[in-house]
Amino acid sequence: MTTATTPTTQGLPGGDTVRVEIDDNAIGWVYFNRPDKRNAMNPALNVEMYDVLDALEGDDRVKVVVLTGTGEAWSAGMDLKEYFRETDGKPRWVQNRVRRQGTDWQHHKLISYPKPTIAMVNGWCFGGAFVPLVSCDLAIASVDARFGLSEVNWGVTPGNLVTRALAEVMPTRDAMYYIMTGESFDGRKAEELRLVNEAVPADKLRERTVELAGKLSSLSQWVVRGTKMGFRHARLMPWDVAEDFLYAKHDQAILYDEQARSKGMEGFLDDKTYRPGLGTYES
Ligand code: ACO
Ligand code: V55
Repeated sequence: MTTATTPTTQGLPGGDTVRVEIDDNAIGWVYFNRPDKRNAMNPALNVEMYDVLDALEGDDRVKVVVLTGTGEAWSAGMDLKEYFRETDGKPRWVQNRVRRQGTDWQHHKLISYPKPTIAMVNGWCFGGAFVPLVSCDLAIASVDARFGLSEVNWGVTPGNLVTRALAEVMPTRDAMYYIMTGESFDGRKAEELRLVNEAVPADKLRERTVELAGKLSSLSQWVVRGTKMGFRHARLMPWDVAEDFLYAKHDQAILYDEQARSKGMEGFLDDKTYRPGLGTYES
């Protein structure tokens, strides 16, 4: 696994407010790309992001998607000018459509994304940016990234799914503290609060993300897919429904990738080439 890339953008949407590259490690790098506006999400970015994620979903060159930002920011949240001020006064249906186009990718697209997703938080992360952050399966932050639920600071309550997303990952006391005070916190604190899996020094951020992506793409894609969707759905189910559903996912993975399981058993039981408790088999 190397961090050297010969990125290609061939045949992909994006290129304006979203930058996208596919590298030699089968990583689809998706960048919030409005660095001059600290990657604030405007209506155009929301539409472009949906199209990019949709294209990578069906692109066989990509096994893992990494969501990150160009410049100093991951994303400074919703664009106060273009997302709020300039849609004020538009017809209700236009305002509702603009909102819907945000959640379409920030929540709906990402939460049921068939490939593993990693948020690589390189810098500023505020307000609305918490929705795509929590929707990614895993998150690695730079220790000096800075996070905040800044809504109260500019006179609004958190909208969209911000509060719901926060409650998904953070303990209640901490979540309420940060949404009510608007105080910001750094990457290390984000790790402590379990908003991200880990915080690493800025100069190790990409390397650690590539390493993690490599681990995920060394496993059966159908098995990883069934595992993540199983977790997302089952945690909201009664136990007996979860049991039935998780066995359905289990059997579906065997149906879609029969080799994964049989090779897994043979390598351990017959060939004794690896120990599942300590790592996966050579494929
Ligand atoms: N919406 C619109 N424009 C933004 C946003 C935003 N969320 N964030 C930054 N920008 C713009 C600034 O207006 C400025 O534009 P200009 O150069 O045309 O004047 C440019 O990005 C750079 O911003 P600065 O504030 O000069 O950058 P700095 O590096 O000093 O600070 C920081 C960065 C802390 C992120 C600051 O820009 C900021 O506080 N942004 C707002 C963060 C926020 O509260 N977002 C909303 C969360 S609530 C929600 O999402 C619903
Ligand atoms: C916020 C975020 C939104 C929105 C309204 O609190 C408010 C932030 C992510 O979209 O539509």
